[in-house]
Amino acid sequence: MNDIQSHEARYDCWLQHRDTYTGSLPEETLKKIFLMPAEGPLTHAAGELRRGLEKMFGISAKCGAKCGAGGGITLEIGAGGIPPEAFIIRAEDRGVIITGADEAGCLYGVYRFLALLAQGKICRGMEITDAPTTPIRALNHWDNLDGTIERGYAGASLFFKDNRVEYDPVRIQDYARLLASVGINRLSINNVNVRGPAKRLITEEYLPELAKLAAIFRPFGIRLLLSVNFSSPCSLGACASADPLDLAVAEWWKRRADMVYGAIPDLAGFLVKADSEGESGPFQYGRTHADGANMLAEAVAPHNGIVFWRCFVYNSTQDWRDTGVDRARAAYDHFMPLDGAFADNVILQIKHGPFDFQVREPVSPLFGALQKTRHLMELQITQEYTGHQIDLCYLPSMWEWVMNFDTRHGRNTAIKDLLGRSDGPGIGGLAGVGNVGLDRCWTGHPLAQANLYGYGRLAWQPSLSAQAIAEEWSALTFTNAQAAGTVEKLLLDSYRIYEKYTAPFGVCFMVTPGLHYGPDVEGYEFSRWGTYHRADREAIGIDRTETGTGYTGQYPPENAALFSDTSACPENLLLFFHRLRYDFKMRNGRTLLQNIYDTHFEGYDEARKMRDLWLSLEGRVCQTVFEIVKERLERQLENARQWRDVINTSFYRRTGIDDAQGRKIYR
Ligand code: GCV
Repeated sequence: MNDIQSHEARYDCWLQHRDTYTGSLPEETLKKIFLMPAEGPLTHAAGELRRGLEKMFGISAKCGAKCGAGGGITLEIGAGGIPPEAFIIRAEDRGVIITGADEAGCLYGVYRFLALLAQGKICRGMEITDAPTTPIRALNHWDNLDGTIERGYAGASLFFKDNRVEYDPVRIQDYARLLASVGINRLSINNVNVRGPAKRLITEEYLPELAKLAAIFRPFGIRLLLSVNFSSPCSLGACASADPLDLAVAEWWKRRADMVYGAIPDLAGFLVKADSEGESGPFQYGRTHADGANMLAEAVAPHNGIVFWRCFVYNSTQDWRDTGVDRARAAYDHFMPLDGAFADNVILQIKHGPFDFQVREPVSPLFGALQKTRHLMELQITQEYTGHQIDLCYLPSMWEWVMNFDTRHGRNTAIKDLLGRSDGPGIGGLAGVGNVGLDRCWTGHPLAQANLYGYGRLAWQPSLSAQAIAEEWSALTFTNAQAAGTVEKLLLDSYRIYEKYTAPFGVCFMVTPGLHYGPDVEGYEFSRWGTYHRADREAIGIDRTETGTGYTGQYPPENAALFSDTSACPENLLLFFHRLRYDFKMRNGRTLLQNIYDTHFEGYDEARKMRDLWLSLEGRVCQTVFEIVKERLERQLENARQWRDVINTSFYRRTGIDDAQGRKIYR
């Protein structure tokens, strides 16, 4: 059986049309939608249900008030005892009831019902109750006002063009639907590097347009956030400084917040990148990050606003000669001493690892350690270091590993257990850096849609496995069962393969500087970015234990001991934590060098197998999608070849040691 979807249908992502309705509920049940109450808060959810039934299954349903006990689908609000945004779906003999704790809960219930229906998982007698684990499930765009996207690999911005807010309202509504269908409820639309005209987004020049955008997202339960520049009081011409302890500055921000909230009353808040990679911040004035964040927090507090304050603060003008500074330490060193010093409406936003979204990094030691400060975890969905949406790299595999990381700050303190916990070390949510642009399939690589979907599903339920998400997404996206099964396998293999042919064993930053695609072993070695591996003829890596930079000491004793011991440290992080000789014996009995060779030969071979597996789907997926993915897998293979040969040759040249299996290494 052919998958008859056209490429255009990729536009619908996981809300795909299916040719036939094959569910076990009688089609008649799906033709009537009842609302309780009949008017008001549920009309949007009902409209989405009607639209979904029509678009996905070709079923035309009518909405109306309920009379008698007739079948159909009833939408209602207000089951007691379920938390905000939660829902219950019950399929009874007389019909289906979707009960939301509130308006958003009902909407989420509708989307889940449609997804389950599409997977043939709705049957009579079933009852599902579900609630998001975390209250904040944010997506951050890094879109610039000129229409470009920092680290964007899927076309231009959905929101901006030529320094104007410019968008297709239908497309924005479709985007809102996609995001809401996986539970995303906060959205920042402009880059955290707030430069040039973006600084004026918080002025009358742009606010009316932003208010219109906010209105499109609102019915989907999505509240906008704005990235702001810390030095705005100066750059917008009002103050001589941006010193957070200067009363005139604080007053300026209060008035500015009043103006912004006048236009967008439910704005979720401001997102701030300060003292980072050239952005201004409190350090410029000799103040702390608590001083800076709290001053802004006071300005937005009357409007119930939140300040999302990023912890990506490090010295980006480092001297590579100076071995005394370790960038990995930076976030903890800056923010841990401030635990408890932040206002209640400040949420620290912490990248999941101590560096910068590398293919493999340990989880930041701030998680589990912060006890008195609200915080959330930032993940990167856009594939900056993970293949630019050319290479297939299914990120939920990485995130599952992050979610399962045990911080060992007491019992039940794995990241997935901390997410949504409201006491001390609880993590209040996730923020994902988005991977979407104007590309017709949204994500450039059609299979990269799985990363957006997976992010939303994990933000909702952090204990979901990468496998469960891949299965769900593939089944929803590819209606041909064989295609879905093959795609699921491709997804699940892809991160491991990508890791194999790129920087070895957690060493980080062997990428082309600036671009971050393709290998460059020495590219960041003598730079100012604190990104060194210090490989020489005998050894590679940085000692981050107590005998080195002391980074391991930022973890509680059990984890510090685990990471410090080369025989216990997870092997995929060995070169993150240790400086090792090339003849270091790894657990398989082979040397580190031989393992570097092996993983790179294998990575390439496995990338070729992935390409071949995709080729086996010709005729089972629509030809256009087939060709696009094929072309990307070919480019991936070339990238893997380049990585393999550059890495292997570079280590061969350093060591003069041949591959034990005599495979080709270029001299
Ligand atoms: C938005 C990395 C990226 C930058 C990004 C920065 C950040 O350094 O390369 O493009 O800037 O992270 O997260 O602020």
